[in-house]
Amino acid sequence: MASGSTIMDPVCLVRNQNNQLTVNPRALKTLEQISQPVVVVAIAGLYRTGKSYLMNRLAGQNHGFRLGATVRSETKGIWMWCVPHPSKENHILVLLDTEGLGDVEKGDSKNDSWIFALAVLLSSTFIYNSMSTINHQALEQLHYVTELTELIRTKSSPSSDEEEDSAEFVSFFPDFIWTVRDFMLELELDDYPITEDEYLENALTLIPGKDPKIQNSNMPRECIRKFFPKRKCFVFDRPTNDRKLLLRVEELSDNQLDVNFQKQSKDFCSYIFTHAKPKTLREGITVTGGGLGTLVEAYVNAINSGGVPCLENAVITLAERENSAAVQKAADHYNEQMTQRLNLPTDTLQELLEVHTACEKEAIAIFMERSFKDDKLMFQKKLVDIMEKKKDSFMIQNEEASVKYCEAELKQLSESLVKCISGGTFFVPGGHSLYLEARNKFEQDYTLVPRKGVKANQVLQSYLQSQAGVEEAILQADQALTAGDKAMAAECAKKDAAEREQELLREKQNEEEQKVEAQERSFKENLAQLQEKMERERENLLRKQETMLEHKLKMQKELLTDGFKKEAEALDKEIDQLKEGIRTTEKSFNISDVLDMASMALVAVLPGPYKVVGMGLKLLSDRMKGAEKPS
Ligand SMILES: Nc1nc2c(ncn2[C@@H]2O[C@H](COP(=O)(O)OP(=O)(O)OP(=O)(O)O)[C@@H](O)[C@H]2O)c(=O)[nH]1
Ligand SMILES: [Mg+2]
Repeated sequence: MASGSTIMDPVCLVRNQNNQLTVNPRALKTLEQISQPVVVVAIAGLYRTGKSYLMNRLAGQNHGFRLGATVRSETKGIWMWCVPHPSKENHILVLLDTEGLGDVEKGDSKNDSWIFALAVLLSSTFIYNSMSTINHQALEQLHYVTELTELIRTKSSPSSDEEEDSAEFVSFFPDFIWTVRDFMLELELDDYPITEDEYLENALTLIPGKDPKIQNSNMPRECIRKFFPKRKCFVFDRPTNDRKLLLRVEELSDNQLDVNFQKQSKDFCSYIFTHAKPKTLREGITVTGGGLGTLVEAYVNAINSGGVPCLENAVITLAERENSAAVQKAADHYNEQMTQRLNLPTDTLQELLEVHTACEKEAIAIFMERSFKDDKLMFQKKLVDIMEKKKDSFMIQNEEASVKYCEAELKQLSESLVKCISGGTFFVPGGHSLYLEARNKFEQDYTLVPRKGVKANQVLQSYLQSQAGVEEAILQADQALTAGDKAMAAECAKKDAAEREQELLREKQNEEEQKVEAQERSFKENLAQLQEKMERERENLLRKQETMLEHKLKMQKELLTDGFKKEAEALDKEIDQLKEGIRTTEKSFNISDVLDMASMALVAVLPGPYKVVGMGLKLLSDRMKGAEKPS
């Protein structure tokens, strides 16, 4: 958070009034100020089941989210509490407390489904809270999870009318925790002690039979197993057995609470603090506070427009925001560092270009770290463009600084020469040779002035040109010289001037070459860092796909063990698709193709005169890739 460790009060994030969901602008403002990654823990479940109380414990406070002591449901909409993460440095823990589900006093239950879906979509750890045991009834009440695939779409244009692959959903969904409150049973199965997680897994085992009631409770079981590969369970005793105290449990100090509850809630909190991951989307795209705000807005807007919120679109919206910020941050860094490191005028153009190359490299790295899904390199191109323009402006400043400095030096050094001319010193017999001597001395002195910069010769040349008339007059007035001597001297002066012009031209050519080389370096750097990023992303994707495959195979095996042959076989297609996906990801030829596109795209942003060179650079990129292709 901007100011560090202050704990703000909980604030309503999504209002639910008159059956309409709206995002609270004040909450968005709070999120906007959070530039760190967020660990988002959301809780949902039936109304009046102690959800708000448990979330307050995660914030390390008794008061925070409001509790209600009556049967009337207390929390409305989705409330948010941002606190510094207790153990992850530079992370913010965002707690989302949601309106209780299933309140009979509420007429319309449609928003219950949306609130449940939003809690799933926004969180990185999703807690489902229920009372006493995980039984048929508790599972039936979890029908919201079975509706998720109807409420949300992963792709903006599904490839066919077939069901969307659950792997797509999983890549957006959080880890799952079931908290069971007022748990009265022994954790035992067939007289053997079991862990809480085993208790949950056992409850999620599909029950054979055609009874519609059983099939109804099998649906959420299957959905939870399908959508939430990472599951955990925590059971809690009643916080206190004193009914009166229970009604004002938020006023009790820890030592007034049941000892088991104390330990259980401590274990629960420390699990969350250690294991709840920062919110990410897909291939490890980290979501910051500001990004979370963008997501809430995108989802709620989609819900209100009557459409089906599409996860892919939300990623695109987020990408636009994050990529613009990445360009800005990288460009700012470039600008700052150039200003700091350059001492204008630089001795040579090369000196400036080397600083540029170093600053640009850092800026590209900053951009690469933050940007994602910049498939068409729109944002990278923008950054290249900004830095090109900025570099040009630094070069102009450098030239101006050099001209200013050289002219000042020249004025000082030429003072005595000017005085002699106006005093008539050289308008005597032998004056021309005296003049040449004095001019050479002046030129030498000028040469010795350090750090004149890139315009040193040009400024001198202009000065000498401006003196050509004077020199000619001195020559013509020199009575010690014959007409032949004068003609020779004039010829000599002309030759000198032409040579100096040539020298200036060479210098200019040399600088053009240096500029092109700098662009070549820039192009190479952009491509190399892009390639590195793509490799990293490819590895991430591969890891995700492999985990998914493992999850699917495990599910299939479990189904077979439980005797659900048909359901197990239904997974075959998804498994085949995943395997195919893995094979595609494994081939680095894809990267090569994208790099081809990238190099063409980058060439297109290079400024006019370098475009031709850009084409040459394309060949260079081919060479770079050539080294990458597996033999
Ligand atoms: N039996 C029992 N009561 C609890 C527990 N935790 C809190 N309470 C009490 O239950 C009542 C409701 O607590 P809340 O935390 O407001 O419950 P909630 O689920 O957030 O309620 P809604 O926001 O209305 O859905 C309060 O009187 C709490 O003191 C618990 O673990 N067991
Ligand atoms: Mg509540």
